[in-house]
Amino acid sequence: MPFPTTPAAAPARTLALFCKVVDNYGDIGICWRLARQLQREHAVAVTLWVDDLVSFRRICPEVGTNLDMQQINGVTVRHWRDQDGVFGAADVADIVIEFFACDIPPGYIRAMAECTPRPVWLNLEGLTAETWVEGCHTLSSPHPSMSLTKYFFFPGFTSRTGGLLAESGLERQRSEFQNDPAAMASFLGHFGVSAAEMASLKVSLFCYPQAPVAELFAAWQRNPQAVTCLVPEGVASAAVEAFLGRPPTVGASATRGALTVRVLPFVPQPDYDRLLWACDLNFVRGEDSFVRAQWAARPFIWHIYPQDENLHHVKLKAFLHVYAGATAHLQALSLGWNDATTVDWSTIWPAFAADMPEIAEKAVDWQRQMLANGDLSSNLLKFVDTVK
Ligand code: TRH
Repeated sequence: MPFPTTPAAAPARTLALFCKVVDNYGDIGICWRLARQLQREHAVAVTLWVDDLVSFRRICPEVGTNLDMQQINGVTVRHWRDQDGVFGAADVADIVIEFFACDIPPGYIRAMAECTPRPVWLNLEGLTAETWVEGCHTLSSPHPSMSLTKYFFFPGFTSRTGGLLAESGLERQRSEFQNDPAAMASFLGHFGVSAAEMASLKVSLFCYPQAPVAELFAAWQRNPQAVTCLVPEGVASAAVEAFLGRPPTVGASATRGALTVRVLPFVPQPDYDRLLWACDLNFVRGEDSFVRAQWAARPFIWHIYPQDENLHHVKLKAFLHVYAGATAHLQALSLGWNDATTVDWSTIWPAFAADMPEIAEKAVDWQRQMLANGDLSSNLLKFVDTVK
């Protein structure tokens, strides 16, 4: 009788993710998170093409900035130097993703057209709560001259979008950490946060340079309860320096009135999650930290990436319209923070602070609601299977 044969393991699906770091590290923040999750949770062999390794290194210290190719956490990282590469069909992945409509090298596209079958080609779009997204999610666009089709894939806040990036087990890790005061104290202790500061209202601050930080600091100084503001080096530098009265380098801190400001290092991505989980209120920005604040299930204020003709105000209002925790005061403070309206910081801050317990409860409901939409990586692979 012949020995039963072990079925050969199916070869891993391959995926190429092209990321152009347009401005800062937000784009690579999202792409790096997506790449790791596809590799770790779905056994996809991911190649991440990145044009700016220096920015990448800020959120992932393992990155070697002079290397053309490197393996990090199971992901192949390629330095995307220019548009001139020469590629053949064998170089093309089964799934090709361009992040945020970046132009992938023409040679790579020509090689895609030579493949049989063709790869599934996706443009992963930016996150917005605007309702038109549901009508555009997964729409196809044929290439004008080659036999290739590109599909638009939108992250979003409803079941008719691609959902949000969320690793499996994230919710459990977050809740274990938040239910472990010693772990939180030890984590913040590494940044010099004292026991008294641990007992204060802890706020993390991440924003673009335009945010009215000085006004907020002034309101916090008059807060009835002590406030500790943890700000990564390089963020809101002018206002932080003015408050500290010295350059805002890592470890610098000062207390004025009820407010202590403390400068933190820019931490690797997993530690940034812990920072959000450990704080009572998070100011976040862009896309990735904005989503991570939602998974932290704590009140947060979003500083949206500024766009021409104040398009970002439309997007901000669309989010405030759907967000479960958007009390009237959270809306007013958010609009003021994003310069969409004028607010009196000395009155809006205490009004918002009084809403925080209610917002915190709703933040937990919101998180459940978002998780019910499925996570973006799984939704993306499910969609790829429908195309093939
Ligand atoms: O960098 P961002 O401003 O993001 C982006 C880009 O500007 C992009 O061009 C724009 O299109 C998009 O916003 C809308 O902010 P974001 O998205 O929050 O990304 C920051 C990343 O940095 C995120 O992955 C979290 C991470 N981070 C750390 O890893 N450690 C830290 O200490 C901090 C403060 C952030």
